[in-house]
Amino acid sequence: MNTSTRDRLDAFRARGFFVVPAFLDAEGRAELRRACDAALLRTRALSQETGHSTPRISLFTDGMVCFQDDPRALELIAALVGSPRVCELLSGLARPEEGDTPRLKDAHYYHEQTGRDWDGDWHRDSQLGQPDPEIERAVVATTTAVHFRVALEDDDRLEIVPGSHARWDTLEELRIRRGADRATPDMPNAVRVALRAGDACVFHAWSIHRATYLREPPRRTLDALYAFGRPTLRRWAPPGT
Ligand SMILES: O=C(O)CCC(=O)C(=O)O
Repeated sequence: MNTSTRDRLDAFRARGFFVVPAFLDAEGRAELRRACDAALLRTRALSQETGHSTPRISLFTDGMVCFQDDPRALELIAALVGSPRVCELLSGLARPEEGDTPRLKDAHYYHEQTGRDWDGDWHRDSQLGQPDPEIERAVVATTTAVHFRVALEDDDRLEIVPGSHARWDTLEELRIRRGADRATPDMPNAVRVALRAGDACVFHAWSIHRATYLREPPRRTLDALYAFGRPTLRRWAPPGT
């Protein structure tokens, strides 16, 4: 294992994320941006909301619509998110019992807003569609899901609570992310993940995180979500019970 791989794994275990500077060069970035922009432009033309006031468009689940004019753009994006280069970054991140094969769930393109600025809610992805916090707690304790993203413009919108992927919430965190003030700027210990155009970032989807959404500057970040093992939908119980 080379030093950069070890550093990445150590950072992921301790903080739940790492950044790979200059993952794409200017040419690779321009090519990918053309492909993703084609989807965004088409989506914006077809909708007043998606691609305008949403954080992101979905590239695979809406792919038939947004790549209708440009199927090669979809091929380029699919080739990147399934590439050995990306899979290598994901290797070693899952729990041993989950295996080392990532399952691609979807790819999204995060974009600037066209109407108004707004603040996103603090969350763990594990809570989405999961009303029972104790079932969610079991999912967090037993499974791994990760985002791989590459910024095609400078992007400092994402904030993460380092280390939160590896533990359950404090009372304050739980109050914020499942309470009435989910978009507060006052999440304890949160840090901002600043990417330069071309940088990649991998972060644990169960980390406590959020982003804020602005009209300026342009935001163009490709993000793919991967899961490893399958969740066991049992309520969490303290070890030994
Ligand atoms: O970068 C962002 O806009 C936040 C992403 C996010 O919250 C998510 O994908 O769950």
